[in-house]
Amino acid sequence: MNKAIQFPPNFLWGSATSAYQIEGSPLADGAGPSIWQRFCAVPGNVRDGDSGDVACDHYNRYKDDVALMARLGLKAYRFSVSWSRILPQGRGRINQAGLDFYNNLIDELLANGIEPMVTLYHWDLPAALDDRGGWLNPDIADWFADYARILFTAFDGRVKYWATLNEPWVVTDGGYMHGTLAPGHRSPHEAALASHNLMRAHGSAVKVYREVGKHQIGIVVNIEPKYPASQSQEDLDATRRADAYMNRQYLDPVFHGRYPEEMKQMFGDAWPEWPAADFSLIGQKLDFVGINYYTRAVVRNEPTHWPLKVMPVRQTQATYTETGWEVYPQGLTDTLVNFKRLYGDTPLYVMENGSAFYDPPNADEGRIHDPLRIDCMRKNMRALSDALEQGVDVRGYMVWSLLDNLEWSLGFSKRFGIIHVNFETQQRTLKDSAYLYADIVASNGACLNQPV
Ligand code: GBH
Repeated sequence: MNKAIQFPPNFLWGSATSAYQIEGSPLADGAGPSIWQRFCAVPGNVRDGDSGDVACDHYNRYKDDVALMARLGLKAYRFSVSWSRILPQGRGRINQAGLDFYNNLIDELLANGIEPMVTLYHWDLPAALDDRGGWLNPDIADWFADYARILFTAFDGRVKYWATLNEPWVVTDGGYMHGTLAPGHRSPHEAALASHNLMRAHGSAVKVYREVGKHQIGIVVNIEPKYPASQSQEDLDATRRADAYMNRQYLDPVFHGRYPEEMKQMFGDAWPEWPAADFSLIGQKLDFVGINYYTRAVVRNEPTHWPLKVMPVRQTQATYTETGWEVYPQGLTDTLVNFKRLYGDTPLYVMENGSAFYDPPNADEGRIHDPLRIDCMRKNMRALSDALEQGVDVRGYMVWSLLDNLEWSLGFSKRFGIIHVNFETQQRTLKDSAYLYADIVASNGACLNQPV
């Protein structure tokens, strides 16, 4: 029998979104274009030709969306700032109207008793900076630090939680290694450079925060625990490589002052010797780490797949979501427990966790039934509670996502929201999962102990 679920008092319950995925109006009020606006404009890049031109129209409807969060009793809201709203050219001239949008959003959240958690970079690089090489240009660490300073100065009086980057792995693997995300490059050499510059930019922003900020700063990484397909030495080694590439590549430099040795083994000449001084910048102490967890991977050795030489193995007995990801709640527990084992006792926040399912279209009844998402949510909560039980210092949980939104190159075809969005009318409808989540928040998890 499992122990009863009861999360600690003051556990920070909230929801998460990102700028380009929900805001729309990408060029409003003097904003500059981002690489995502550019990427979406190229036919074939995004499913059905979708883009963030309108998305959830959150730029105009933010007050209504905050009211929905308040109605659900959410205590926190994790959102990202669009760099090119603040700095249309990525650097130099500040666009006050862009700052005003986030200023108003923050005020609205605070007026409703909701804690803002701000991510500086969730993938929408100013196009003007991409024209100068983007994440491949070493100067980007300074550009990012200057941008960060503007936000810290404007908002640190009201924002207590800051994250530098969202998922550097996705930025490099999707953007520079496999070309599935903006800016759409395919080069291991570039991926290595982009990764390192992302981490230097992260470190530069933390350094600025220690000068001007008074609250908490961290980084948000996606973790996908890797499990071997067999106990053969080949598969065990392959599992180690996959884990190094996706997970440890971004946490080892922060906590251990170096990259995993597997990086050089896999990338060879594409992985240079980095200047030693960079690691003291990257390795500055953080106040927390944000973890995004969606799924796991079971891995086997596959010598033809350069550079990782690994292959994911599909599980015949498992359930998969609409994005093709295995439902594996135990992976959330393992991720959090492994973090503590590998990196120690830094406070953790689950900054994203959720699932895409097809929701039966019954919004006209005023409610959407999403039993599959609910089932996942219940299991993920149990998994989270298990990690706390095992002594991991998890302080909060942000469900991905508040709203159905632009799922990057999959367009609007995949719905992660606990609130349904009709993208023609912009009508919002609470899903059953939103009601369940409201109960979880209100009871601090105790409602999960009732028989279903
Ligand atoms: C997050 O990234 C993003 O931060 C967010 O913007 C996005 O909307 C959300 O997740 C949902 O996608 O195909 O089985 O090999 C997710 C990171 C990395 C999770 C790749 C799934 C692939 C699993 N993802 N991973 S699989």
